[in-house]
Amino acid sequence: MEMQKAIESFSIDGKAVFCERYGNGHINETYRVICDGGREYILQKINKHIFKRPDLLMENIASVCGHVSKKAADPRGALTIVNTKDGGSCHVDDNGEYWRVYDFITDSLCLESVEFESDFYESAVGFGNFQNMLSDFDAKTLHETIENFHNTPDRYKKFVAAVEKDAFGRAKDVKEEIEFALKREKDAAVLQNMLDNKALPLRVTHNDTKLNNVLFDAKTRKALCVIDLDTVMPGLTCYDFGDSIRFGATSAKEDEEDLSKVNFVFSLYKTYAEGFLSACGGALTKEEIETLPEGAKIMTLECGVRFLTDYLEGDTYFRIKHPRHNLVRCRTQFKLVSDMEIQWDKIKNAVN
Ligand code: ADP
Ligand code: GN1
Ligand code: MG
Repeated sequence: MEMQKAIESFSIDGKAVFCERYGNGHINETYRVICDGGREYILQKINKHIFKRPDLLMENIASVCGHVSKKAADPRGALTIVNTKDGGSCHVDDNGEYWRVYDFITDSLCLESVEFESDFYESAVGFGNFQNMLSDFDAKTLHETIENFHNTPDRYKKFVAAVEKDAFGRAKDVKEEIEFALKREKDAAVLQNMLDNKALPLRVTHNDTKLNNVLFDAKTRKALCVIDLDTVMPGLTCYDFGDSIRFGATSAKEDEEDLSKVNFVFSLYKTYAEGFLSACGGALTKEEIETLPEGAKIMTLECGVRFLTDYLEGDTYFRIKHPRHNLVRCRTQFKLVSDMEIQWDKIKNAVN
């Protein structure tokens, strides 16, 4: 079996005796592996459909983890790549699939939603620190693992093309959502325009700062390690701030069907902003701080547009559990955008 062969190709400590599907990521295939001596590992099949050059992606991760591990207070504060027996960072199986292994970060917690407000504060400190630790890292040395990842106008271009092609005949059932997105197209370009005009500095950013991409120390419940580094690339600070808000400052999960349960939670937004700015605010420009709220709104809108695009294209990108999953996800994001629009002045002022 390819998975078995993959495990055996890595320099792990002992013989793998247990392996189970693990976590709730939408992109890679993740497994938890336990060896006979008790050592645990994370084994992942990298999504090759999305990441065209896993080799370059691993180069990014190795250099970023090397940098972060020197600065982190805890030895569990950075991902540790386990190499293959012949010294590579990936195993390529007979089907051309790429596998990698990390040390399992022990005594840690991964949260799918905020349980206590302090968890959200801590996640903000974790992502803020991550950005701070990388502030002296040369962004130009990183490969762009997914081109135009948070280029919102480019995301819109792909969305409009999907609507026009309507390959699965689904557009007629989502007219309201299409209209919602198109109505906001111009406003959604604000950050990309500022980036193009050099009004905001390019930083090393994580770009996928969901709550379940930071691990907490199980004992102290403090942020321990930022994970899922596949999209670490040059980007804007407000992308990282915004993506955390879209996933965490809400009363429901990303795929809640009942929209009456989905509300933007202003107090969580404020808590996150406090944690994030306490960790990296000193290093940010005035313009960067001022655009954090735009980041929250635009990242939420962009993510909704991405879910809708994937729905129209027949669900080839995000892992789905049922045929309407991407549509349900799109609707929660658009509901949050509407809520943010209603509370916009408050949201802007809180950061200022
Ligand atoms: P995806 O890109 O699919 O989201 P992730 O790298 O985020 O993949 O991994 C999925 C989940 O696996 C995470 O949310 C987390 O629960 C768990 N995980 C990943 N890496 C580790 C690790 N080194 N130690 C412990 N748990 C991990
Ligand atoms: C994906 O990999 P994961 O599940 O942490 C996606 C993010 C989306 C998110 C939506 C590489 O994140 O961009 O915001 O799903 N990652 C990639 O939940 O596309
Ligand atoms: Mg993840």
